[in-house]
Order: sequence, then C-alpha cells, then structure tokens
Amino acid sequence: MPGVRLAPRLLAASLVCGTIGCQDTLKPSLPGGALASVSVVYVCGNDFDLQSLTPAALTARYAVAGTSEQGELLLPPRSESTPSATRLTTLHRGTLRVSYRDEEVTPVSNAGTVCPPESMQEPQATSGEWTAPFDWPVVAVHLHLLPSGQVLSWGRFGQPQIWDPPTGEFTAAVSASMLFCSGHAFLSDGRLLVTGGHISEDHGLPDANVFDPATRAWTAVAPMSRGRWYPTSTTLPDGQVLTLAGRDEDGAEVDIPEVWTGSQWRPLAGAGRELPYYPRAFVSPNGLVFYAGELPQTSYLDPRGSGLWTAVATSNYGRRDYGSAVMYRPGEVLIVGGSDPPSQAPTSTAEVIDLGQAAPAWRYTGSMAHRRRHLNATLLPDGRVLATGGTSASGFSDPAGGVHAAEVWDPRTGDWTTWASNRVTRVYHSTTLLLPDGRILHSGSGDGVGLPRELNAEIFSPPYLFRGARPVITGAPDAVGYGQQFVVTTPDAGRIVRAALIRLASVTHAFDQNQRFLELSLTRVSGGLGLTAPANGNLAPPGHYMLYVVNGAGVPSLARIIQLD
Ligand SMILES: [Cu+2]
Repeated sequence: MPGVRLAPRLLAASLVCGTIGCQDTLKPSLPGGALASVSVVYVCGNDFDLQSLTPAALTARYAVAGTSEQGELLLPPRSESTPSATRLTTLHRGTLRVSYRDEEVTPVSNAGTVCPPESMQEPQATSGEWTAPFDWPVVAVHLHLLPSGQVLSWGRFGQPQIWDPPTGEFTAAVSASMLFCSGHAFLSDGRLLVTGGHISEDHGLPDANVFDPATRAWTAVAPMSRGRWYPTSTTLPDGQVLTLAGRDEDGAEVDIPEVWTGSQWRPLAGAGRELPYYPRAFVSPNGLVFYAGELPQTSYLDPRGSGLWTAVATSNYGRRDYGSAVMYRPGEVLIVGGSDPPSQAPTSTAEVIDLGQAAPAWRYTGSMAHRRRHLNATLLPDGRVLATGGTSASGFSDPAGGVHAAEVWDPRTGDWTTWASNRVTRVYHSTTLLLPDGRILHSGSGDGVGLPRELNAEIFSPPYLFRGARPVITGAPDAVGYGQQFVVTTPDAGRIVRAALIRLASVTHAFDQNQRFLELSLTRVSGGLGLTAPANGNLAPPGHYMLYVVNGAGVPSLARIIQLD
C-alpha cells in the first residue's frame, strides 16, 4: 500500500517479530498499554491510517476535534506480524481522536500537508474514453434506465427495445400505441408512464400507457382529455404525474395541464398556458413545479386544485430552443445551450438559479467551449453535469456543426472542462443517460428532418473510472423511506467522502424528464456508512434512484438501485 508509513512503535514490534517470532511479542494477554494495539498515522490532506495489531477485527471510534464529525471504523485483524492499515479520510480538517474498547489513542493532528497528485500517465484519467459505436436496433429518440439496470428505448420506426448491458442483448417490448414524440416519467413503483404519442408531425395521440419492467408489457390506461405531441411529464411529490404542453390530434396547442392520479386524469383548468414543446419542468423543494424554459419567463405551477401559475424570474439569454436543463441540487437548476431564434447560431452560455433564495434570479455561470443545440445535460455520480452532442451550427439541426466533445460542468466552480470526443454526429433526437456502472450511454440522432438514422450507441467512461480502485458497496437496502437512516456496508467506508442518489433517467429531445441529484448526509459506522434518505417527496419524488458512494479520489462505486417511498 503506497504512502503507508508504520508508526515507530509498530515498526519496533514488527522488528521484534522478525527476530524472535510474533507469538511471544503480540500475545493478546500482554497487559494493556504495554504495546498499543491501535495507532494512528497522519498521511496527507485529511487522510489518516489506522493500524491495528489485534488478532481479531475491532471497531474503533473516532472524532475530529473542533467539528461535529465522529464515527466508527471497522479495523481488520493483523495479518501474521503485520498490522492492518485502514485509511480514514475525514470529512473535515482537524485533530483526529481515536478510541477502541477502553483505550484512547494519542490524538494525531492534521498537519495540512497537500497530498501529492496521483501519477496518472493515462490520458483517460484526465479526459475519459469513448467506446466504438455499436449497433442499436432503433433510433434511440427516447431512452430510459429501468429499475433492473436495463435500458428501454424507442424511436419513430420499429418496436421499443430493452437493452441488457451485461449481455448486450435486445428484446422487443411491443407497444400498441405509436410512442414516438411522447412524454414520460417513472411512477413510484418503478413502472414508466408514457403520455401521448405520434399521429403525424405536430399531431399527437391522447393515449397513456404504462410499461411494467417486471413483465416487460405495456398497459393502456385512461387516455388524456386531448392528444399530446411533445409533452413533458413530471412525477410529483405524492407520486402523481403532471403532464404539460404538446399538440393535440388536430395540431392545436394543449394549454391545460393534466395530472395522472393513478386511475384518472385531473385537468388543471385554472392553469391554462401555451408553452413550447417539451417544457423543462422540475419539482421544486417547495413542492411546486418549476418551469425553467425554454421560454425565458420561468415560473411555478401549483398542481393542487385547479392549478395556478406564478412568475419566478426571467432568464438572461432569451429563449433556449432545444437547449437542455437539469436540477443539479435540490432547487438549483442549470439551463444550457439552445438558440434564439433557430436561424441564429446556438449559444454556448449557461445560467443557474437557486430557488432557495428569497428572490431567486438567473445568473450566468461559465460557458461551454462549444455552442450547442440538441445537447443533453446528464448528472454524474460526483454531482457534476456532462454535456454531450448537439450542433453548433445555425438552423434547426445541421449535422455539419455536430459537436463531439463531451464537456463537464462543476457546480462548485461554475467552470466547464472539455473531455474526450465521441465519433458519431448526434444532433436532433440524440439522447444520453448515466448507467449504474458510472458510464454514460449516448445514442440516437435521426428519425427527423432528413438526418441520418443513427442505429448505434456509444459509451463514455469518464476520467473518474481511471483513477484507481472503485469503492465497493457490499450491502444496501432495496427500499428506504423518507428521512430514514439506513446503513450501506462497504469495506471502503473510511475512504468514502460522498454518497448520492440520482433518479433513473427518462430522456428525449435534449431533456431528461426524470433525473435529479441528492447528496446524502454521511457518517461512518462499523463496517459501513450511515446514510439518511431525503426528507420528503418535494426533495425527491417517490421512485427508484441509483445510490452511489464516492471516495476521496472522486471515484464512484457501482450504483445500487433503491426505491424511495
Ligand atoms: Cu422530435
């Protein structure tokens, strides 16, 4: 284990072991204090090593002086004469106090030494790596991550397809309705509600269908009052689903939102408003639905009763036609790219708003290196936002301006960093989602405006997958309740500095109608992590989320998919 230095006392013990044998010097019957069983060594940053010479595993307690941080760490037994070493990365900087059984270890101060950068010769460790394109049986205009970890997609032609990442196999999931140009969101039980569909350009079906991942079957439920082509569906805090906008069977704009109660549609007759296609809508921590664009006049919709709109703030750039949007923390939304009007080149700019402020206002954050329209904004396990695909050219969707570089936005700095480029030009009808293994699936483009039909997909491995061993989750509950404290077991607990839930993706037309990111409070408990689920459905609508833990090097675990209700 590089970087581990033995405490002088343990080193002495080891030397003794080497000459006269360990049985005598390390006998547990030695009077306590004659030889410390546990010692602490400061390494660098907030890293300490806890070394144990006990013959059995031992739970140590620790606290960081001057902070509220405290926890437990399971220390493995020694191996032969060698002490076990367990790395602890404290969440705060301060002197580390450790105790075990009735013993107090001499406190060790945090010297504040900067850890040397890990040597990373591989270019992938700074810019990531794309796979070659591989076949996909439909143009993945609509792309969803199912609670099983499989991926459901469909386009204009052919039947919906389920892709199984471990085997690479596809299975058709035949639908009676033409689901192209629908809206969609996951229900609290993991089924996918799909709203509307395709009759012809600008003419939508009133159909509502539910896909059950367990049976891989579609069930038609009560239709909406009017057809919807290009609507957005949003799962509400109580598990009902709001559907906004779109055009009906006659090509007329549908101004009255409807809410799926689980058995019927409830119109919000008091909230009539014409909105552009696929509104960028999010549940806000206050329980209202926040409309973040594409129009610059952003507002809240109260979905209770007959519905009510209230203005929030006006964004700065103007209309972000086919820009993307993502709620990257509860109440904090990023809007990025798009163009106004489409005859103009798209913008590289991005704006953020914090709905938790007393008077929320949009402000510019950093701009991407590339102008983009028809891009996708995708949350990563570490809380950053990845931009993929789109076109930098003016016009509706000119493939000549195809942007291939991935770019990542860090909410802590507001800066974008350019990562590796994919091969296939993906513009109108491109889609992107985060897989449970931390890689990014990027697909679609075509099935419209004379574009090539891209019957393929590519997968991106971000730099965090090239930065050392991944932490491992060995146990997690399948379901947790709001505000519930729960334990995730992991041998890497001491090195985990973040835990997050990311809601399963349901993507189309440059927007994921389902994803959101929730950082969880974290403590170390013996053999694992103590986490607390989000407090309520306003923060995290009920349903399935990927749970990731991330270590101090920024490396995420494989996700466990858990149900929150
Ligand atoms: Cu379309």
